[in-house]
Amino acid sequence: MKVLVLAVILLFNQESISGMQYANETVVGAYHIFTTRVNWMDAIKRCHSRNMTLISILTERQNNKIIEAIKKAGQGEVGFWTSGNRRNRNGTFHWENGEAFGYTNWEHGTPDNLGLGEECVEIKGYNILKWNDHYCTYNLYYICEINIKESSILTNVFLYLILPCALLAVGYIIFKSIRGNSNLKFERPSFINVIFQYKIFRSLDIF
Ligand SMILES: [Ca+2]
Repeated sequence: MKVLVLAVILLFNQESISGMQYANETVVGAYHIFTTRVNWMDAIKRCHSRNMTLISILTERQNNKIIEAIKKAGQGEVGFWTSGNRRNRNGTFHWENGEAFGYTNWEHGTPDNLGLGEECVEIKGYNILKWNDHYCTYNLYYICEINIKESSILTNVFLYLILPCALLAVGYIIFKSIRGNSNLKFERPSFINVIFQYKIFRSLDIF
């Protein structure tokens, strides 16, 4: 049971796994930080090719976790692409799933749409780590995130936690009821029964 509980904790506490480093890729919990410079569209495609999505930042808590992950990966002068953009939405910023910006962490004075072409959102480098609108064609680092759907979480909770506990409880109740019932006794196999069963097995050519 302890092993089961530990497995469930590890399954749902992926953010406790920190700092796994590969070539140009640092994994911190659900975030994969890539220090290969690509433009925004390529960042989107590369995350998809790894069954992930370019990060969306919906809350301050999420933003803090991403900043923490960036610091673990090592900070430099290059910024990090997020999925935030205002392409094809009449200038309204939104995330990859189409959700409009709610929480924001813009650098002071931004978004400034410098040169009237900054449609994609980066987390700035130089240890600023605030948001900035930038040219989508610019090559930056990028961060992909693992998407754990709520339905799959509920399925996992059922399969790995609720179902085993329910089976254990049912087994325990049956065991207690059998032990508590004095009329139910397991008979020792008699000598005649053993001979009889042996003959059956012989006739079935098992021995
Ligand atoms: Ca800007």
